Amino acid sequence: MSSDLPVPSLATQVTTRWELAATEVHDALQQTLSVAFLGSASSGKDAAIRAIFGVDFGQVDPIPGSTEHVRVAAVDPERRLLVVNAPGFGDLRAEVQARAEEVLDHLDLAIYVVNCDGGATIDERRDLDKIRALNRPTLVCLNKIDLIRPNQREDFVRSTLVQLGVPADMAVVTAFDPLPQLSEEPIGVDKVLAWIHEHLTEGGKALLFAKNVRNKVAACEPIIQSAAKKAAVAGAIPIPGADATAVTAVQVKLISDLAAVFGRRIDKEIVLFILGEVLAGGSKGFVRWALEAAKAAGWLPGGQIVTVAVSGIGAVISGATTYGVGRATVTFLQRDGKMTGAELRDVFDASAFEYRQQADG
Ligand SMILES: Nc1nc2c(ncn2[C@@H]2O[C@H](COP(=O)(O)OP(=O)(O)OP(=O)(O)O)[C@@H](O)[C@H]2O)c(=O)[nH]1
Ligand SMILES: [Mg+2]
Repeated sequence: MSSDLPVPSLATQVTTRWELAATEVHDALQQTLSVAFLGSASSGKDAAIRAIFGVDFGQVDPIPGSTEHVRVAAVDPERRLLVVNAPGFGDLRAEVQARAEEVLDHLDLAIYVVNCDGGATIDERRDLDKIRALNRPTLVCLNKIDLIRPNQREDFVRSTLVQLGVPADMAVVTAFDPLPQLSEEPIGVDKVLAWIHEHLTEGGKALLFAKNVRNKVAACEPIIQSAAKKAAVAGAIPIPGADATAVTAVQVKLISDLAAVFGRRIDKEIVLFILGEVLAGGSKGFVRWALEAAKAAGWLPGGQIVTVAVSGIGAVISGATTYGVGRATVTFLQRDGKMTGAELRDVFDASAFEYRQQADG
């Protein structure tokens, strides 16, 4: 199949998608989301909440119906992200009333924190089985891994997962509050964020979650990764002279999502600036490489788009370009828009090539 239709300009493509993306972001952020942090005493639930949201949960006003045992509170000023902090033992619902009970009934996701130092117990196994019976995405955090000797960690993790009856893809190794002499920063938060992003699939709730994460750059990474994946299978390649409407749609949504994580509004002109700068030819960077790679794979300007796009090289170009656009946008947001086109292109090129290398390796 070849396309004889004129290629729509970038401005036209962005204008078409922009409003839709803005509406989707707005709707996503109007929802509410409930996440529970469960686990036995001192396993690190409060440390997890602090590492992820940057909130001292003990200082936040609980919502009515909370008890000392089962604390429910919002971590954001708009009160859209409700967090449950409770031991896993017993019947949580019997403990709370009113609003807090409703939150438990509408749980979107559960995080079960286990203290590695000492291994899992029978009570924890029983507890976790009960939580899994709720049929919500449940992630097990094997916490305080810093306290296990590095050469024993692998065996330790494997046997703890067997004790808990949990498959490896349901667990992440963490240290939410490591001993300062072992690590300055919490360990494993990036993996927790990636897992949550992948499992909060309903109606843009992953975006609502990401918006409330303390480390904005880390929160953006899974959003960029999944947009890159989407672009890679979109069946279009974003190179000058090709119709890349499908990929542009993914990228416009990506830029809108990233802005939302940073709590910013981005207008259409800024999207055009970012995409225009990074995707414009004339640079010696990734776009040039992509053009040549596409030509080598048989692409002619104005033709054979689909053939090349479904080939491996088309997927790499689309994925890498989208990844680069995402990283450039994050830097742009971090610097509050104080960035030249050349600086944007530098970040774009470095990130797009990095993605390509990973795709190759
Ligand atoms: N070394 C180490 N200590 C941790 C880690 N996470 C939490 N801790 C420590 O473990 C203790 C308990 O942590 P919390 O976050 O209060 O645990 P919790 O689950 O909220 O405890 P309760 O509310 O009492 O059930 C604190 O002293 C933390 O500093 C970790 O990853 N590594
Ligand atoms: Mg606590």
